[in-house]
Amino acid sequence: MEGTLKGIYESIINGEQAETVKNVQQALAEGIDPVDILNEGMVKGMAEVGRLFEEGEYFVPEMLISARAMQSGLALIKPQLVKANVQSSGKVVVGTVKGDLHDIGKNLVCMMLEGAAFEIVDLGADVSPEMFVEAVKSSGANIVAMSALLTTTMPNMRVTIEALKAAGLRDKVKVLVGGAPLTEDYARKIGADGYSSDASKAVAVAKALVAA
Ligand code: B1M
Repeated sequence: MEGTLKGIYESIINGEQAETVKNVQQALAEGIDPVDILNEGMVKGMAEVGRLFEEGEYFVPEMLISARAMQSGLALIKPQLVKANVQSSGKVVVGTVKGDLHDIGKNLVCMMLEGAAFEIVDLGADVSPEMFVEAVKSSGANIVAMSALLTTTMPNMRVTIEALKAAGLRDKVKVLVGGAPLTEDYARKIGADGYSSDASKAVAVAKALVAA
């Protein structure tokens, strides 16, 4: 990796918000594809932050400031990732499950779905099963999309699916799940309808679920 993308990667690792903004603006001015800015610069930078945390070199505050830098960079490329589209592809209630505060991947999923003309009801992070149920009732969404980044919070996806069943909503919505610790097999076991390993694939899966 070299040039401006390397600058983005490094400023994310160092948690330098202003530098990240400057580098992303420069990359856009250089005509670098926003998808490369995202995947080659920002996502790779966050992966390195995770590695440093695992090795005990970084602690929660470092992860937080890197996350803040990434959110600022994402805000700049959002207009390019989300293109206006007239006809709605469907309505999606999105959230990170209860107990889990990681919202960057979930925000990316929102952006990609929005870019594919889905209407988004973003419930944020730490979303309880009851909140998902209420949002499906009040919005009439046809998809529930859940994200989890912790092995300890993944089981809350199953709890949410059970809550949808108990509320008599399970046959009205398709359930899409994703997040770093998940697998296709796990998604099937908890009774989800779809799984995606990344935010772009989530769009294809959501479209297939609506069409089914
Ligand atoms: Co935390 N954290 N964190 N963290 N954090 C991880 C996840 C961890 C893997 C780090 C590590 O040990 N290497 C580890 C989890 C271990 C595990 O459970 N197996 C961990 C831990 C342990 C913790 C705490 C417990 C630390 C502590 O307090 N001791 C704590 C928990 C807090 C809580 O949630 N209750 C914690 C806290 C935090 C911060 C708050 C400081 C911060 C989050 C800030 C924020 O999100 N606003 C944070 C961060 C930044 C990370 C890492 C470094 C980066 C996560 C990220 O944003 N990645 C992460 C390490 C890593 O991932 N390598 C780590 C970039 C993002 C684009 O990727 O979210 O994976 P990701 O999304 C991907 C895919 O997963 C997928 O699409 C995206 C790519 O296109 N995807 C979906 C995600 N959701 C999807 C939904 C879909 C489809 C695809 O459909 C619905």
